[in-house]
This record gives sequence, C-alpha cells and structure tokens, in this order.
Amino acid sequence: MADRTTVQAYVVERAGEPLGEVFAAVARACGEIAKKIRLAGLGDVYGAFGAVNVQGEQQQKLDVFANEVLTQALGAVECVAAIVSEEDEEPVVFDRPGGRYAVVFDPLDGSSNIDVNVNVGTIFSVVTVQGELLASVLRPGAEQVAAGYVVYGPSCVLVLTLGRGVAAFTLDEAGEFLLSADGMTMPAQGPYYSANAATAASWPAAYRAYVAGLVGGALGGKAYSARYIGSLVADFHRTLLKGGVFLYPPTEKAPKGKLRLLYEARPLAMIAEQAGGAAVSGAEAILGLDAAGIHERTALIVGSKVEVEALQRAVVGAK
Ligand code: FDP
Repeated sequence: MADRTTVQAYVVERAGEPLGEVFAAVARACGEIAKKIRLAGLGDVYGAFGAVNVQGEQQQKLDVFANEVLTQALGAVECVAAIVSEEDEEPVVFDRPGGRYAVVFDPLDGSSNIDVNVNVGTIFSVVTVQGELLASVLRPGAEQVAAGYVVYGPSCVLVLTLGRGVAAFTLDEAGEFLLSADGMTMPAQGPYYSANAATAASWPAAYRAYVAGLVGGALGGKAYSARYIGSLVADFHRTLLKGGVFLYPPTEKAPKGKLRLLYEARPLAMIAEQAGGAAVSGAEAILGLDAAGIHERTALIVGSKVEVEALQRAVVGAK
C-alpha cells in the first residue's frame, strides 16, 4: 500500500540531503519523461530525430528529449559534478566547487519500442568523484553510491538502491513518485528465462547448452518458460519481481556483448545483488569489472542466484 514517502524524503533520511537532491532531480525529470511518453501519440514525438548517436544508433525524438530533461535537471543540482549519458560522446562537466557526484545514465532505454507503445525505461547510477572524473566513473561498479531505473509501463515505477536494500516508488496523478514497496527481494529461483532467441546460433556453446538445460528441466526439474520484451528495463523489472534470468550473451555481431557496462549493466547488477540476486558477464561478477571507456559494452546475465550461478559455472567449466 503506497504511503506518502517521496523519493527525496526516503533518500534524505537514509543517505543525506545532497543525494536526496540528486534523486529529487532524477524523479522530477523522469516524471516529465513519463508525461511525454504517455501522450506521445498526440504530439510530434514518435519517430527518428534524424541523427545518429555515439553508439552508431538512430536517435529517436524521445531519446533526445529525455537526455535534455535529465541533463537540465541534474545540471541544476549543486552536488552534481558531471553527467555521463549514453547519448553524449563525452561526459558533461559542471564547473563548480561543491560537485561530489557523477550521475551516469541511459536516458531512454529500449527506444526501438517507443513507437509501438511498449515499455521503455531510464537507467542511472551515482558515483562519487574522487580525483579525476573519468577514473571515478570507470572504477568498478562495486563502488557505486546508488543506482536505479524507471520503467514507463502501465504504471510508472522508479526502483532504487542506496546500497542497503531495494525500494520502489510509483508515480501518482500529481506527478510525485511515492513509496510503494520497500525491502524488495528477488526470488532465489524463477520460472522464466529472457533472451533474444534469434541470436542463439551465434552464442558461445556453453550459453546454448545452458538455455537448453533450463528448458529441459536441468535446474531442479523445472521447465523454464520464455519471456522477452526486448526492452532491458522491462525485462529486468519482471526478473526482479518474478525471478529467473535475463541474458544477453556475447554474439558474433557483438563479441563483447551488446549492453553498456556503465549505464545498463552496473546499475541493474547493483539492484539485483541488493535484492538477493546476482549479475555476471560470464565468468565474472559485473560489479567487479573495470571499464576502459564510458561507452564500453559487456555481456550481461542477471537475475536469481540459482540461475546466474549455474550459468557462471557453465561458462567457467567451458574455459
Ligand atoms: P534498444 O536496442 O531498443 O535500445 O540497450 C539497448 C536495448 O534496446 C535494450 O533495452 C534491450 O534489452 C536490447 O537492446 C535489445 O536488443 P536486441 O534487439 O538485440 O534483442
């Protein structure tokens, strides 16, 4: 049952005013993005913006809008030293003495789903800037101060962790995210696996055998069912609530994986671990990985402990 605790009040109580302001800005911006998405069919917001981003992907109009709204909101927060966005080639640095955090985000994830009215999301991570900015954001995800995502679905939900558990907030009609679940835990094992089966022929053999095992009852006799939306936040959100495993393995086209380490894999890995789940890139824990660049890609296997550890054992065994 929702109470009247806002995101900002929740964060201030547990982590202090400055981080509370960061989350207030994220919540405000995501509230605006949610409104834009809800009314997308009535405005000129569907379709391509006409430019290609640093990842070589067509930017959608809503990608650009979401990036601008988040950049503006976070740029107005005194303790934010810099932002790193999927849509920007380089970090945006704010020249101010009080800056102690960098916020790393994917403003609108799953944007190929926008035009067909399927769930999309925003993913973000907060890190402390100590010394050089770039070195601070590249340090392993275990050092994240906080992480979260917003899923723009039938209801709009913001899920966050401050490193001590996971909580969810639901956007109300007045535009405020209010606490709707606290102390969230992921089931230790779940009924679903989630992967783009069309790419399976080009996965390493251990991944193919693993998924065949899930379907065939190799993990405790359960026959797993498939669910794949193709929108990471939505696929992760289901995995958090229902359990199971989401996997985006290395493929021939993307041998290092498709998803981005800093603003997709790391924040979701932190949330998964805080909810009792796990996240690996194959043999290694996502949160232990160093990054060489801000737009680095990784394979991502995230979800319930039983399934993720089984995959990790399979990959290590195949080496
Ligand atoms: P999209 O290409 O629509 O932006 O990170 C990008 C992402 O979506 C994820 O949201 C999603 O999980 C994944 O790519 C889908 O990739 P495939 O189309 O290759 O399955």
